[in-house]
Amino acid sequence: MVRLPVGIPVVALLASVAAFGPGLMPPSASRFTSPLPVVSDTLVSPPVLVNVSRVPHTVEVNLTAGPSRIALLPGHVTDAFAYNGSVPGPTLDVREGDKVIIHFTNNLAEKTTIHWHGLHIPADMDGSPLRPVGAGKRYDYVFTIPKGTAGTYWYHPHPDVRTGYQIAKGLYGGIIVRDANDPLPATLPEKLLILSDNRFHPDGSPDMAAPGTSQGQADEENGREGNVLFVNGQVMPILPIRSGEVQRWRVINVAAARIYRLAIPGQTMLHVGGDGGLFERPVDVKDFLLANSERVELLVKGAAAPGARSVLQTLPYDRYDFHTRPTDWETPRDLLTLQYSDLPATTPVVIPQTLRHVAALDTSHVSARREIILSQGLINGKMMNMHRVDVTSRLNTIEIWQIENVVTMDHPFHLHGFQFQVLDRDGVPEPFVSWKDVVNVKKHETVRFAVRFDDFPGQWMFHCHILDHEDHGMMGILEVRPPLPRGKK
Ligand SMILES: [Cu+2]
Repeated sequence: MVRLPVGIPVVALLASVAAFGPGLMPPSASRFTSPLPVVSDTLVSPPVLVNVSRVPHTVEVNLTAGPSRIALLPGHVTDAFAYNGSVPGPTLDVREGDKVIIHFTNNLAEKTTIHWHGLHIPADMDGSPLRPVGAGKRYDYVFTIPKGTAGTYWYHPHPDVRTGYQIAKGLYGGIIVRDANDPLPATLPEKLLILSDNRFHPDGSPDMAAPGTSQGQADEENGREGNVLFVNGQVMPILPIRSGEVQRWRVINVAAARIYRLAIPGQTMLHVGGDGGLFERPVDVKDFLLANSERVELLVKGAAAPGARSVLQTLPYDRYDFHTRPTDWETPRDLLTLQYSDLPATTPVVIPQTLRHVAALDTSHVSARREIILSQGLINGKMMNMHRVDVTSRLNTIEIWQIENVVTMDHPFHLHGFQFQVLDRDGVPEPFVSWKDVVNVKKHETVRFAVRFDDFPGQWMFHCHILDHEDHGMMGILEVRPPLPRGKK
């Protein structure tokens, strides 16, 4: 369902236009406050941010976070937050090498930031909790998209303590970075799928359980999981496909805590990229995990017959401590219907076997080996302190970080600003090299990754991306400093 600035689904608006007769618009959209019928709509892509610049290789956009009357739950208009009045927010669609200027206005009654999740940009543009934008204030985010970083990213608020709340109220959007020489055929139909979940009061307002209640305690422990699952803010939308057609999907998990195990029963999918862009080679997968904040690029072939239907599902995955595991965790959940046209099968396009070269970081001489211990709500036994630097690194160095999860639930670990390469998990070498900015560290698992601090000195966050954990202080600060003068150690 397309959401207009006032939060009225397009289908409802069209119906009301019809009721008023040709040429007549409804007097005021705000009159639609009663529940609207739930309809299964065709999947709609979020709008794309409009570039107001005429300068080549420059993308200049206006983005406002503000209160909005929107039906987060179909049929129930409520007080929500939105970027430019839309949930999901409009997509930032740019190319490698572009200069990006975002004129941001905070029309919320509270401070916020915009974190450009996964982008390799200067620290003061990262939208971390260290640089809040006050209520009613403006801030220009200006950065250049580095070469070699084409991929799928996302943006979201990252104020201290309130990240989960602001995202649950509707603040999140996708980022697509394109490569001028993309190795995948340009003829592939491309779909952006933003996966989220939410929990609601009967009136359709987001149910944010109060701390201290049993639900509040469960949220604090598990992370807040919603029982309503969305794709692009829609419940069980329909994605048309033709038999034999190959679609390129960019999938983002913006849920606070839910880890998706995605599958289309009866067929495999071609996994072509992750957080930091395309892999070297496509990988055929039956199902795969998509942890909080992770992204994936998939090639999905219309494998069924004309007129058939199939379903994108999230399969059971046990990320939980057994004390607080939801009772229905073993139930697969439907996300989206693939509806095949009646057209005869088309001949699938040929996918290149090599997509790009992904060079492994040289770990033969590393400058430091870090040990990061994840326990329940703590990193290395500490809670976040905005005035404390936890790790100090130097520019132009490569380090190995060992992330050890010592508790009985998964914690997805995110490092701001720098893509890394997972080396091994519990000593098992990663099957191939790829760029990532989030890695799910399973219960009692140890993951090692290599990271190069090639640019952008300053202070950077690292944290668990279960938003409840992050907001409760499961976060630390990395300071990247200029290189030491020669001869000094
Ligand atoms: Cu966590």
